[in-house]
Amino acid sequence: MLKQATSKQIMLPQRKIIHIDMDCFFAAVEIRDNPIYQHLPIAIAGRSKRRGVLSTCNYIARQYGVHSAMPVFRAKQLCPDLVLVPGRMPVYKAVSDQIRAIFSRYTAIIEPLSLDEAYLDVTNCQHCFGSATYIAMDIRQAIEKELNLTASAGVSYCKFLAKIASDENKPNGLCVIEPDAALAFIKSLALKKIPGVGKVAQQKLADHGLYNCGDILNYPKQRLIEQFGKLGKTLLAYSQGLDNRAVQPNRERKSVAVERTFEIDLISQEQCLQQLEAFYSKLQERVKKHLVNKRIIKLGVKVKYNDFHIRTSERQFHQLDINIFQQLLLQLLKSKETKPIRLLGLSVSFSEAFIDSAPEQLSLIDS
Ligand code: TTP
Ligand code: MG
Repeated sequence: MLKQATSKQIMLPQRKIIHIDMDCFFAAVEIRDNPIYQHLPIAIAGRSKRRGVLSTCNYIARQYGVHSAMPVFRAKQLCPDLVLVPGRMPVYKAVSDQIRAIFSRYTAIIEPLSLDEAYLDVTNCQHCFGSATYIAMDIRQAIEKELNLTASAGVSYCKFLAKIASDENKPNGLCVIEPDAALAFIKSLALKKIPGVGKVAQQKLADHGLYNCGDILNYPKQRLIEQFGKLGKTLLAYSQGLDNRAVQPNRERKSVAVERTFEIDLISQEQCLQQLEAFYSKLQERVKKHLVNKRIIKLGVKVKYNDFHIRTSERQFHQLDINIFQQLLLQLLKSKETKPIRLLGLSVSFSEAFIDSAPEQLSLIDS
């Protein structure tokens, strides 16, 4: 069996990781259930058509430059014939369960990342003579045959490469990055393709002439870590083909967030506070479900400015309280008063399972 060196030079058995991601998931479900959409550009609209952004769109619409999170009005400019379809979240959730049931025929080590995306560790799976490539093919086939939907899959020895691979031949594609071929693949890999490298990080990296993993390898290590901290360390490890993160089955959800990108930027404090109130009631609904076995430990507010700069503010607190969110928001607004706001979000973080006392019996701890 092939061996992989960790950063501590401990030899571990070669792992086999698959990353599966459904193709234009919400749109694909709509097309499957309404074949009339089959050859049309369609998009799944957010809740409000006027102010909303798209959840996703099919690949025909993507040819016009339409994409997820795009404001509806912009999408209509690019593709006037775009058909806007209201979303049906309960249906997507049910399909997601069916997809997971297919995964579970192959392994119990499944880490869902969202409704349409998951990592699978198939290192010890006996199906398909233990070949991860054949297992991925089998899973894609089962999804297509049983659910009439297509998925793309990436196969490699670690999570980051499996995830990048699943995007390589989208839609309806498979990409395998063998350990022997990994370093050559990684060398020319664009940093912007690495999950977690957002627009701001991309710009900062580009300012230092860093565009792909080859650039990272050629950059002085000390300087990389000084200038980019944790991100620098992670990018260096990835550029060396090292990623030992385990696939974590049944990972508990640690936070819940409500956020939205606005069609028209918010420019006043009043507008922001108004939005916050609307988000707050939605957050209350979502948090309720989690309080059975978890407790709140932190509240947070996030804003993204129209230059894509993101700022967050958090406070340790053990229950939902709109006043805390308002204070956090005002703190953020005070420091960047003049910049229009593109996105606003509220979040709640939870601690691990909490069985013995009901959350409402907790005393308030404000730090
Ligand atoms: P993605 O897997 O990011 O996108 P996708 O499945 O639509 O397209 P792709 O073929 O590129 O994988 O997201 C999965 C679903 O999550 C998507 O169908 C709709 C939803 N979603 C949103 O609601 N808002 C968003 O901003 C994104 C990116 C996705
Ligand atoms: Mg997808």
